Amino acid sequence: MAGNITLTMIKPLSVEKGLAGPILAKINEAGFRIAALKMTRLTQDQAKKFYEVHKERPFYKDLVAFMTSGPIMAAILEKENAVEEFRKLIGSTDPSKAALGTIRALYGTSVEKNAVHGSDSDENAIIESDFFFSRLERH
Ligand code: FUP
Repeated sequence: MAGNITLTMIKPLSVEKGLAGPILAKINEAGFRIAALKMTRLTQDQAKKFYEVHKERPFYKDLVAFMTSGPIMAAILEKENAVEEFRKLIGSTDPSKAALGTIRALYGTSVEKNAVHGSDSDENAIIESDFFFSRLERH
């Protein structure tokens, strides 16, 4: 059975450009409930850990540098079949290939600076939610 949560990060460039509001509005309009939300700045160690699966990839170092370059907003989003539904809302990893009207097509600037993160599986949604939020921070 599909899970009902996913984890998103509004990435540093989006926060810097003042796009957190418009992105949260899109998320709201698409019928997700925000179960947890925080603004924080990832440390090097946290960013390295979050993207550990990519540690052998050529883009890893730049990705960690970008993700620690300024504050992000992390949120747990609730909806039936949340992971798949949210990935539809954000579009492909590369904003230039993302479907029209998706968050990455609207607000992303490159593969690396692609506006938002979305979990890629129910298992990772749980791991990533636990990475950012304690029980007391979920509502
Ligand atoms: P996604 O699940 O769509 O976020 O995409 P991936 O898990 O493949 O990639 C995670 C992050 O790595 C992306 F958001 C940006 C970065 N990345 C690059 O910088 N270059 C690449 O070629 C692929 C991914």
